[in-house]
Amino acid sequence: MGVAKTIRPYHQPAGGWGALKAMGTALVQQHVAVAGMETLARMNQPGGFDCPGCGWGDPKHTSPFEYCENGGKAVAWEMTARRCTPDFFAAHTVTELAALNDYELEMEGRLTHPMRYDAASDRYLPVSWEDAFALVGAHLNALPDPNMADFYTSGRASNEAAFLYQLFAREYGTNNFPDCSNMCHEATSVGLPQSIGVGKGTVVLEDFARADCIFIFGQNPGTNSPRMMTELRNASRRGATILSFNPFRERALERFQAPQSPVEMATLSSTPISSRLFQVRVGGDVALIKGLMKHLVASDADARAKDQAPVLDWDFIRGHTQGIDALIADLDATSWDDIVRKSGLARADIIFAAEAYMRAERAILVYGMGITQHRHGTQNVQQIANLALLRGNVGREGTGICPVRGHSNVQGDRTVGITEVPSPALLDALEARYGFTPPKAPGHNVVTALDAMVKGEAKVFIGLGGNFAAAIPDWQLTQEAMRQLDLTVHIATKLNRSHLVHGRDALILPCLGRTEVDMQASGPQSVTVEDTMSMVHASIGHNAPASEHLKSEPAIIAGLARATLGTRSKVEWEALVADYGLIREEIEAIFPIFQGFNTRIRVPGGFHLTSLARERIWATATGKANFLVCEGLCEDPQVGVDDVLWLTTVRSHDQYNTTLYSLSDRYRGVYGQRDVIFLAEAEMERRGLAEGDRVDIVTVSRDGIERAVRAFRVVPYAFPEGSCAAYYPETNPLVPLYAHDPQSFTPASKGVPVRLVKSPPRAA
Ligand SMILES: Nc1nc2c(c(=O)[nH]1)N[C@H]1C(S)=C(S)[C@@H](COP(=O)(O)OP(=O)(O)OC[C@H]3O[C@@H](n4cnc5c(=O)[nH]c(N)nc54)[C@H](O)[C@@H]3O)O[C@H]1N2
Ligand SMILES: Nc1nc2c(c(=O)[nH]1)N[C@H]1C(S)=C(S)[C@@H](COP(=O)(O)OP(=O)(O)OC[C@H]3O[C@@H](n4cnc5c(=O)[nH]c(N)nc54)[C@H](O)[C@@H]3O)O[C@H]1N2
Ligand SMILES: [Mo]
Repeated sequence: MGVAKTIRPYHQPAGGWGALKAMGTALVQQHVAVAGMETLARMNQPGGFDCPGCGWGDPKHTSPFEYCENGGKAVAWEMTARRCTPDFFAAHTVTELAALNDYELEMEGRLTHPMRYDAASDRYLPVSWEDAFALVGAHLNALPDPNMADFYTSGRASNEAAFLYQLFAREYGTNNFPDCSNMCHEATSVGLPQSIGVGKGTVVLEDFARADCIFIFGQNPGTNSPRMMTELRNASRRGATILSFNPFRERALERFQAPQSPVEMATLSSTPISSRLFQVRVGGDVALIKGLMKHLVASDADARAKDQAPVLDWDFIRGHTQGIDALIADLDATSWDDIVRKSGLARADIIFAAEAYMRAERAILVYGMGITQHRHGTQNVQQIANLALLRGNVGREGTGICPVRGHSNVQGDRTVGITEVPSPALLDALEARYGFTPPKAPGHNVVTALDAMVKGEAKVFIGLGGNFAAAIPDWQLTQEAMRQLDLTVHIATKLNRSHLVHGRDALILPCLGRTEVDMQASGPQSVTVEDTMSMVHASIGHNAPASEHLKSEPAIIAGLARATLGTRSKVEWEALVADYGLIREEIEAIFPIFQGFNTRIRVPGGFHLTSLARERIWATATGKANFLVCEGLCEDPQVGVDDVLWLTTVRSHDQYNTTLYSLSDRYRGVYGQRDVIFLAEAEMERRGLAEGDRVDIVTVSRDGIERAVRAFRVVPYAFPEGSCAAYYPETNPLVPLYAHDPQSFTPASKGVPVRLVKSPPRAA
């Protein structure tokens, strides 16, 4: 790849010319420089396509420049001129392909033909669509129990595709819907309904223009949702207080040069983003948030004793919530010593942040994977909700809770029925409309699907997008289990690891991307997606498909359904695929919040799916918003063992989940390599490690299984003590399958207890 392996601290602001250059490089790398710029001009515009990158919202008044460096890369990767053809597969056995790294696999370009694994030659060979569908139908119909099949969804799938997918699997007979969301914001989907009655955020984009305080917990907007930087930059320029809580000093949280600002670009100036950045320990967030709340409660008592204005919003608390007494009792029982020790932050710092929050009339609490991917992920989320409720920062302009979703339609997929625990309302609606009885028993999520595979109880895996085998934890165990499956099927745009970690039978089914024209019997089709602000809008591709053999995701799902269910199906699959407007009518019939769907998506910018919590209507069991206590500081008994470090597994600036755009991570100063571990100098000294030393990272496992990755290079970084960080997915083998949040089943990939062992010198 030609980039030298170096470590070079980055001193510039985030964004700026570096971002433009990186985007241009990505387009050139994929040989689509000119077409790429034309395509980008249609991204996130009325009549254009939705960025296949992140789930951040689009402003109502779009500028012609509504994209970012990483959105540009996502588009370049989809538009690539490179092709991964049957000739390529003929030239390499699957065993040979497995030796390539993830970057090299996707660099082969877009898949062009449906392919079927042939064990005799250990190769993927072309197969016709009809034979591929028939193979899946035969396998599914041979299973003694439909619950032996798993239907995985990655969050790029459109509402239309996801709706058909859940319809197919439910008519077939299972609720097994492991979803990328299970590894992502499930703690939000499980935690927030208990707190505020809805499993989504409560802010819309316009709220950012009114907030005077924004807290960002465990989220890296400069890399993962760069268009959010526009909102943060504007807020900062208005004088809003922005505070970040993150073990990394993420550059974009410090300073940002807006590529959209002619002045900043011309003068090389930038806007400071966070007023302060607090380097909380990995896993220290419950302690931190309890500290913030403890100070609020104490200050409130103080103020009231002095007859001053209260700090807590008592009108709101009395009128809208329940559980305040138990929360206060828990905070009283929590000592500052423990808070400081567990969070790694000084008491004065936590008080500084709490005072900023108290002063703010309107505050927004933003969070990402640093909060959810923990064993106490659900509780982390609920502590953030508590913090918001204490000052009535929900359901008021300029305030709210803002989980930043990952994939561009991960939220929408859930809304249209991808869930392993369907509500009675959904099941009743399906039965009433289609006349089949959908299964009622809860299905598999990612962790339980993997458990079933490990036990040999699951036999068929179908993936609607994504790279399941690489995204999951505990590779040694889980990938081995996937290899034992009867059939693996991947609906995909690019070759990836999951296609090589295959079952006895295996299919790769290549599909259209979002930038491409989707031509069906009634003409070109648009699809819809829902962003993190619950805005639903249309997306339509204009580019010629990467290959004439591609099918759209809805067409592939319909093909699978027809081959599996045959004449027993109650669904008019062909008619629905001929005109996606009809799929939207079905969505509307099953989910009343989509009333007027086809009309409402014609409005540029789309429409908002109402969130009751925004209106202070609480769809909880108590009919109120609930303060929920998390016992203790969620310490794992293993903390305190002398040499244990808490490892967090994070994204570089140059990857999209398991898709690597390069091996570099510009803002963190790492070039040409990913096998690195970020470590505080004090922790290095304690272990006698020097910069550049190689270490094996070994999980402190409970089950006696050794989990290790080898020869990672030590990079000194101003990181909190007791913590360390390395890249996902290379470190996924370290995350035990058992180590997940018991409520949401989110793997604890941001909190893995590890030890470091000096690696033996490498053979010359
Ligand atoms: N370019 C690009 N965009 C993306 C993605 C991508 O890979 N690349 N992925 C998409 C997806 S699916 C998702 S879910 C989102 C992910 O976006 P983010 O939520 O930003 O995910 P991460 O980068 O994994 O981690 C977020 C931050 O949490 C911090 N962190 C780690 N551990 C802790 C902790 O214990 N406490 C606290 N407070 N912070 C911690 C990390 O330092 C990091 O800055 O982005 C989406 N957008
Ligand atoms: N250790 C650790 N593990 C993690 C995480 C972490 O932070 N740390 N993050 C977790 C999170 S938040 C997530 S969301 C998951 C991500 O898990 P996934 O969503 O399963 O993985 P991706 O890497 O986003 O999937 C990339 C693949 O999607 C396919 N693809 C791209 N575009 C399309 C399309 O338009 N249609 C179809 N059908 N396929 C397409 C391409 O073949 C590409 O190779 O990983 C999780 N795993
Ligand atoms: Mo995600």
